[in-house]
Amino acid sequence: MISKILIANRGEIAVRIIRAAKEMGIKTAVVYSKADKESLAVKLADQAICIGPAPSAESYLFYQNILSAALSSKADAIHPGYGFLAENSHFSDACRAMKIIFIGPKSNAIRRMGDKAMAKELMRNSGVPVIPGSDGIVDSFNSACETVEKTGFPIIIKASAGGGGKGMRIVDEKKELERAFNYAATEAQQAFGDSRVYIEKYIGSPKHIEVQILGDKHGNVVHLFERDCSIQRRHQKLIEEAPSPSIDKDTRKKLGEIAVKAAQSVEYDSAGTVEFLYNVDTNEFFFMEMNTRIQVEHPVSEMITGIDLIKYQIRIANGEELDIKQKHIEQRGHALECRINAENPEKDFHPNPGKITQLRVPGGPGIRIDSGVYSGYTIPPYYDSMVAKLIAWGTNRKEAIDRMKRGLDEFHIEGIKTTIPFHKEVMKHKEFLSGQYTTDFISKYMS
Ligand code: MV4
Repeated sequence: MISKILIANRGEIAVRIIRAAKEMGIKTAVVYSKADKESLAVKLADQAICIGPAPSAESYLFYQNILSAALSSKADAIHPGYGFLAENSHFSDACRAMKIIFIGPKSNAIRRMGDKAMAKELMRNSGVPVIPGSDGIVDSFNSACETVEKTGFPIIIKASAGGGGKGMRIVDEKKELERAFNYAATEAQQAFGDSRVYIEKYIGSPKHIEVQILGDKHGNVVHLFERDCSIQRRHQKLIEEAPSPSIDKDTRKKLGEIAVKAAQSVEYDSAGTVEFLYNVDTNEFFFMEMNTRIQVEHPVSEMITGIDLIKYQIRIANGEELDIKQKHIEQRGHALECRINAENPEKDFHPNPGKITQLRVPGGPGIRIDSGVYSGYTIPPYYDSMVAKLIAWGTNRKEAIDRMKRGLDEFHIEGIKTTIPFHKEVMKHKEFLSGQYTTDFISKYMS
């Protein structure tokens, strides 16, 4: 059994992993940069090891130091959290080479899903619906022209090494195609050191629906239903909910089965997420990407299923067989998550780090807070701006929203500007209340 976990992350996810480990009787060591000396994770872990200066490249991304910390702390496993090294197959290979358990899927799954064009081809061959477009990489303007003959306009050009919205370009007409193709390839080269792009038919006003899955090392895969993550701003999710208010029972069942099939096609053996684009007009859904990590928004799936995803990641990494079957996983009630960021919504969501001079957090029925901050804590400017996740559960969507509203009202943070006022606006917005909102919501109503 794993007896000590090194946490190669910071903030709320480091705290979340410490909590799961503690409940399982597993010791924890957390790494930290010089800027994170006073973090909550450092205070809560059994041991804390400084791995370098504030910039991520010299600390949370510098995996030689992280591996040294694992050796010196005698940890037998590393949890990467999300971001940083979580989807770096070289890092997971390096862990394995040092006989340290990487708490995540096998390197091959990370590698294959990290190449978005390859992932798409693999899914298509496994019978997972994918967005019509090029057969893999488009390597010339000529081949781009051949693709658009089939698809028509509008189309979207995506970087194969991209994902999460980086390096995309929408093209409305033929005369823009050559310029856009060259632009996209150049951008991809600059951003990822990989100029390969692929083309898809562009789907306007979709929903972003993703399915949480769990696979073990014995070939078992289950899903924990879907999350609706359509409230985004510049590809940053702001609010997530489970289940999606737009999906009916039959579609939900089909979506879950397809996500399980997608995970099985890469012999997936950890917690993961299969992302879909959902066309609300035609009721069609298409595979978009697979994320081979635990995600920020995992709590909403935990709240509606009662399953602790971090504990399962640890058990699976330890080689244990899943002790839950699909038929035992039930959906109960509704959950929402609001990401509370240290940003000023009135100044175009500009990051707003600084000292939290006063903090009063909400509580009571159906409220959960995952956070890495406390009263008197100074948020360092080097990392992302998320300071807390407010999660509300209710027996139905209405009750979850009412609890979220109450939670947002009770939440009192002084010293920094946060996205709380923004969330209050969304919680009373007609379009949000209808549940029929799409990825256009923010640009359409909130800017
Ligand atoms: C698309 C699309 C429309 N059609 N692909 C954005 C993130 C990346 N994973 C893929 N994205 C999109 N791909 C086709 N063929 C629209 C988006 C998109 C989007 C997707 C999910 C959530 C928010 C979004 C915001 C703008 C564009």
